[in-house]
Amino acid sequence: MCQPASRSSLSGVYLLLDEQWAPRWNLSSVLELAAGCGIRLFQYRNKIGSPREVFAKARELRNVAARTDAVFIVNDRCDVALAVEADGVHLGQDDLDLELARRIMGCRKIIGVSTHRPEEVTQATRGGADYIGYGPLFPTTTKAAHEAPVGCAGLREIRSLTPLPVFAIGGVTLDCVEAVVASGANGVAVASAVLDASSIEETMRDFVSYFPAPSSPLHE
Ligand code: 3NM
Repeated sequence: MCQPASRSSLSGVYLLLDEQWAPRWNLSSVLELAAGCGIRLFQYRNKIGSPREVFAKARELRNVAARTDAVFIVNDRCDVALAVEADGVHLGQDDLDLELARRIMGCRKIIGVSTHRPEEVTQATRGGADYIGYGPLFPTTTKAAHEAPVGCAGLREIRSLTPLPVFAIGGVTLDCVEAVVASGANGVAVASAVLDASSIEETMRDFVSYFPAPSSPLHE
């Protein structure tokens, strides 16, 4: 069956990179540092840049990710993801329809979908997503208008609805990773807990320590 080559690495820490959320950082340096700390999965978000700016930054980050053998996903934009030869795209509920995105991306690319309620989890699973984000787990100030937090109870509720890797997203901190994993998450998608940390390197290593090291090559 045609599947994304890097699907086996869809677990653990998924670092969300958005310049708006990390004005004090150079995202390429953060990605490189994070890869050195064992983070293997990255998403580039840019909801305000011009297509040219988004493409240029995505290409720069894609190159760093390739050098560190990390998986690189572009948020929202199939065109940018394909143009920079990213490993995949991440879709929100208002982005391109999953079926259409799959037609554009082909079966070898990863497609992730943000979900906030059980029906969306089922829909993304039936539609052929490769992983889902579920949240927000907890209140967060990173995403301005977010849905009601689902908590660990919400995560446990949807765990049986999908065999796909589930990334808990929204307000995830080191204090709750253990509970989030115990509630069925395969990974955690994080921004502020890392990007706002006083020691981002130590924080990244601490996050990584909650997950087993990948046992198979990232790009088989
Ligand atoms: N999506 P932080 S919550 C980008 O619920 C995003 O779909 C969410 O940032 C969702 O780790 C969120 O700082 C913000 O809370 C994640």
